[in-house]
Amino acid sequence: MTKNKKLLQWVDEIAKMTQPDKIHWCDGSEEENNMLIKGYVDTGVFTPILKRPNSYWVVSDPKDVARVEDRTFICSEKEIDAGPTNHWMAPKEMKKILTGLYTGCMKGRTMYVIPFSMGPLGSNISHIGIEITDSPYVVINMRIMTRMGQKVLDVLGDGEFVPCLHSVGYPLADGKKDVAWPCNDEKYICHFPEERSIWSYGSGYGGNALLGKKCFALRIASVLARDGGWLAEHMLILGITPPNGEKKYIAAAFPSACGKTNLAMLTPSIPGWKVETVGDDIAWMKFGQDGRLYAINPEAGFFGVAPGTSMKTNANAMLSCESNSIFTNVAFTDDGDVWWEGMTDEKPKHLIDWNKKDWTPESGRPSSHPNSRFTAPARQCPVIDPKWEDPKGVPISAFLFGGRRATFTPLINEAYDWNHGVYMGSACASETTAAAAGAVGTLRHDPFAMLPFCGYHMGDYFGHWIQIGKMSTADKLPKIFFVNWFRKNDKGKFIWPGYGDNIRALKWVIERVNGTGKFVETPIGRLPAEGALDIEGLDISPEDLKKLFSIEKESGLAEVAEMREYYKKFGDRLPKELGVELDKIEARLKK
Ligand code: TSX
Ligand code: MN
Repeated sequence: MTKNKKLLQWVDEIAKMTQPDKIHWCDGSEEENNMLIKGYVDTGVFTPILKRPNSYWVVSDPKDVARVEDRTFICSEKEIDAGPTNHWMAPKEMKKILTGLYTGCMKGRTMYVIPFSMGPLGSNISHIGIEITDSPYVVINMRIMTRMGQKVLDVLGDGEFVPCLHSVGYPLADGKKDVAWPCNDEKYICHFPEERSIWSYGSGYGGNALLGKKCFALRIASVLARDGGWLAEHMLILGITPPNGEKKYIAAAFPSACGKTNLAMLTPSIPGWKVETVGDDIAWMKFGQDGRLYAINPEAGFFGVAPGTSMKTNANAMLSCESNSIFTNVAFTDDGDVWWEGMTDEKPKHLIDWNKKDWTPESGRPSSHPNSRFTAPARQCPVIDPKWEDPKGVPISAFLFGGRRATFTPLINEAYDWNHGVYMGSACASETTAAAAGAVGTLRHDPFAMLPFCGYHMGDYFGHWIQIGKMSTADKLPKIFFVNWFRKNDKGKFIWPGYGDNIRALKWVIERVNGTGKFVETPIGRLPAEGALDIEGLDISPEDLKKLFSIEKESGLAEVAEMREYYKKFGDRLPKELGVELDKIEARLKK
């Protein structure tokens, strides 16, 4: 229990508004978890997975399957502070709407109070949140994704916490019967950056409902980081140990569908090299006494996209979810396991799909939702880094930014200096694949992979990155790189084999960090010199290899023009340093 006055008062206030039947303070115990799971198994909402101990299959309402970006709001006092890339509403106005929706919204339900820590308990980089929710599914998932329960209240004492309010928006008043996945057509995911609180209504899925992740660890934390001189980033963290044993840590940001979780858990193809995982999604970084940036993974689990994950593409993710895991919106096999598209080369002959309908390979539709997920404890990852829970964090030697680009952007490119690297982060973009709204091949900007996750004006965010570069010296700051695993040749085939062979690019990164890697200077940055990239044993033709690193002047100038146009969006909040970087690239291209 707790004596924290602010917390007791807040819980009281929310209970008066939402009117639950019961209040349950989560202690995080196994007994508590078993009780919640039993409730779902008894009502048929969870199906035990025979092949995976203590693991369960669940499907959502078909209308509640992903984050709802068009219903996500940054409610700062001034509209300009939310910036051109966020939805905004005045805090007073939003609170009025939400108070209307929340009044009585937990009738007939239990209100759970979840104390959680983002980051190892007691680390000076960590922060505590309290989520109030009416969803046992949220409690069960938060227990995997965060450090949760009484131990957090013990550390909290009388201290500060981020209040995170969540309801599925499905009250059970007047004997109304519950459904398997309660939710509401009206959804609001709201952030109040000045009072540092979160109100989420109407969805039970992922980032809409597990408020420690995107809402707290990115949107609210990005504001805390701006004000506190640190970084809250949408980045994986991994450790690389070369054959000489000199381990280095790097952090990397990619837009979606670039395989971030696969990179975080990479199985290297070069003998003698080892990759270990600190985190696959979010990094919080603060300067140490020595002027270097130290990173923690604020999460304790993986909430990974299932389709495409296999023993070939990511064995360590597969092994992480062999037990104690939750599977949402995947398919169920006849022998009591889960399955998703891409898990095995051969499709099962029959499945129960994510809509609980019979499925066969002839059905002509996917068996799993494309955004179906596994929730797995990070400690179960076979290559989890020994320091993944070190309260000091791990020192970062390099940042990688990336995107999915079929043309122009080379495999790997090192920034000349910090501000050039900030330019690279701002230039993260992917060409659209498949039928995701808009034509195939058009460029979607996702600066720093933070577009949906920055809790304030993105122009100010770029400025914060420029400022971070002034807080230390070049020898202490991470070196910055841009990578692109997705360049295609004239025949439309991927040139780079990707996956485990990405260690070859990481090897050059380590050599550059050590100052030994050979490079050539180009208009857009430093590229590996001929022979500097280890391609031993790879089957790439000389023409393809040339293409992988070629920089055509005309494409370069078109890219500069495109970025200049994109930057207009940020008006006078764009730091002048980024305009300068564009001018420099343009001048080098024209030389
Ligand atoms: O995750 C990927 N990575 C990073 C791995 C550490 N993917 C999957 C992206 C969707 C999530 C990749 N896809 C990568 C990659 O490096 N590269 C590619 C493109 C590619 C796909 C297939 C082949 C080669 C490249 N080759 C064959 O299929 C044989
Ligand atoms: Mn993410």
